[in-house]
Amino acid sequence: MCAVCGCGPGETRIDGVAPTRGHGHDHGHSHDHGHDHDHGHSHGHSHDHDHPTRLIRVEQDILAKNDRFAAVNRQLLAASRTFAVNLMSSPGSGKTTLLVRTLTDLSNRVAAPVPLAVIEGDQQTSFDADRIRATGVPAIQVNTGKGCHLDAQMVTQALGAQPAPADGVLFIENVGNLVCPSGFDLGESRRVVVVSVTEGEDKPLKYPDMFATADLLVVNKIDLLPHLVFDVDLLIANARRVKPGLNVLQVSATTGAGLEPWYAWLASHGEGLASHGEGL
Ligand SMILES: Nc1nc2c(ncn2[C@@H]2O[C@H](COP(=O)(O)OP(=O)(O)OP(=O)(O)O)[C@@H](O)[C@H]2O)c(=O)[nH]1
Ligand SMILES: [Mg+2]
Repeated sequence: MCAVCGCGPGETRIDGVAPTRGHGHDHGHSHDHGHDHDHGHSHGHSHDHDHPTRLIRVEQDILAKNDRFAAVNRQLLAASRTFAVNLMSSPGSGKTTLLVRTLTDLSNRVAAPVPLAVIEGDQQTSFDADRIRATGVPAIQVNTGKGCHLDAQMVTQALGAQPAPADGVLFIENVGNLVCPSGFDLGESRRVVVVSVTEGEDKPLKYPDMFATADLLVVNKIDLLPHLVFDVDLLIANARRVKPGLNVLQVSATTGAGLEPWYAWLASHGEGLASHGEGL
């Protein structure tokens, strides 16, 4: 069990297939607890569950292991000169809709096309990967089972099945969850948190870790503002209370409003991307 967030490990599926054990990147981790495998329960260890020292140690072990895989991912991404964006939000904020629109626009407008690929994280189903593939961009679906976030090892495994796009952009859509994904470094280049205008202005204050670790806040569904009581300025102020100076963009993934600055942000942060054509 993951002591960081309480979700259960061991049920990962990469495009529906359980990753094989003893994978090349798995070396050096066999010392990780013998009971830390496919069980949804921890028989024989219940006496440990409430011991705070042990919980802290398990949490440190999990995050240390994650950091090792994040370092592997960083090396893989650096070797292929890939700009990797970790997209995080509550369920339904519009991550996939924003990606579909982004991939479609980038594919259509670029003189010299930017290589693109997506890793999709969801507990179950391949719905999101299917939506991405419909744009013509390759996508791989990671199903986390009971897990409520992607971890770096899952991304390593996904990159084993679908290599990072050389000189391009890899979008990683995390599991819809405003809490746990923030705790796991995936080896990404940048972290983007998406909040839609139906979620309430208080979310940065209630879930500060997500905003504290983000490089960019995308406020989505602004087309709905005329129908809502929602104060965008207050949302932004709350986000900047958590992370002063946080970059913010306001967009509608469905109407396309505000997407030019999003594409400019991608271009300005992805080394060499600007060379792929005007406006990315
Ligand atoms: N009005 C409006 N609806 C949007 C916008 N973006 C997304 N939606 C809608 O919001 C719903 C959820 O969108 P998704 O893109 O599936 O959200 P998600 O963040 O990928 O959801 P999970 O993967 O389940 O976490 C869908 O019905 C979308 O059509 C937007 O900019 N405006
Ligand atoms: Mg989605």
